[in-house]
Amino acid sequence: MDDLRDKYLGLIAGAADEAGLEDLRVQAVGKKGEISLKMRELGKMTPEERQTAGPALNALKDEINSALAAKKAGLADAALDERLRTEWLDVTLPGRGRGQGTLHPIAQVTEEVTAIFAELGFSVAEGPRIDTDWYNFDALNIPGHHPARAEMDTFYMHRAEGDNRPPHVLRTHTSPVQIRSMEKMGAPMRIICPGGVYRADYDQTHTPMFHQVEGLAIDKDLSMANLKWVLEEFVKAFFEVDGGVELRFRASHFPFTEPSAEVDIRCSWEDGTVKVGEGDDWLEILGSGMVHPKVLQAGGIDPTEWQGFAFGMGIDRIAMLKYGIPDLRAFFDSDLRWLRHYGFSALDVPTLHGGLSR
Ligand code: 2NL
Repeated sequence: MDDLRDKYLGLIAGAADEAGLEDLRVQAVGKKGEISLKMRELGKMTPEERQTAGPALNALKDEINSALAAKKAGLADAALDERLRTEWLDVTLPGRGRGQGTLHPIAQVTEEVTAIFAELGFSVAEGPRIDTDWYNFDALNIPGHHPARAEMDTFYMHRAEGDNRPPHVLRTHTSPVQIRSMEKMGAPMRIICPGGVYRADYDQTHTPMFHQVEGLAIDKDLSMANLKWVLEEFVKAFFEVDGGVELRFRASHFPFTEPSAEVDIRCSWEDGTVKVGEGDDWLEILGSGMVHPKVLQAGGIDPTEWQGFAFGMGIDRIAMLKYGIPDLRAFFDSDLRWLRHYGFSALDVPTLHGGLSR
């Protein structure tokens, strides 16, 4: 028994790590360990022999278990000491700086427009950027042979080989969202639809993706007079001209409105910057009109009972005008220096409930 004690206490003292210690535990006091096997031999002894051997074996087992536990604690302490010696942290170092982001002017202007129309009772509707040609064209009174389809430089989605259904399109305006909203909400309704739209066009003043906001109001006894008042309120608030801004309606043509008008605002040009609300120049900012009866019908609304007015304008364009941004294409370059210069602080963004002026 003394041999066993010397053997295991020596091995335990020399164990290099916890895994080696566990091997020793199994070898000595595990189910089939050396001490356990000796205990099984007690049965073959005479009662006298058993009386001394039994307690001695138990004491040895206890002694080995204590040695294992003590060594295990010692190894853990040594491991911790080693970590504390090698790993350290200078809590007096300054924190890492994090760059402050800005809001893109398109995001800012979208929020501004949304806040203004919210005060006029318009809610925001959104829809898919990929839509059927029915929602993008047919429902808007633009049939297959209509020149507007060709003029719009539409991006078409490819169908699988042998699939002869008409292709989906990247929406060329946000009007399909308004058709979908008519179907969902029914009359009366007042919505604006801001969002990205796509046309295959790229030069100084056109990008293949740009942003538009369209508005639609449907009610009984709506007329161009209501349209004019809403647009006047919008322009006054958006360009922050207290005295108001004079609007000029020019007769125009869109397939989805009848009558149709393009709207100019009074402005002046000085040193290449525009001032809205004064001067002798006119600046075209939007298209509008009374919703064509066929378009109301396509949206499931009875044109003998309801009228609607609608308008559309380019968000990128009014952002350039309001914030003096000279180059449209820079909007989509993701140039950090440009974004820092023209971007907005998150705290300056108007909210639906806060309104424009805070
Ligand atoms: C423009 C012209 C316009 C509309 C958009 C519209 C939508 C529906 C029904 C009728 Cl669902 N009209 N939208 C109407 C007139 C003009 O946009 O020059 N946009 C930049």
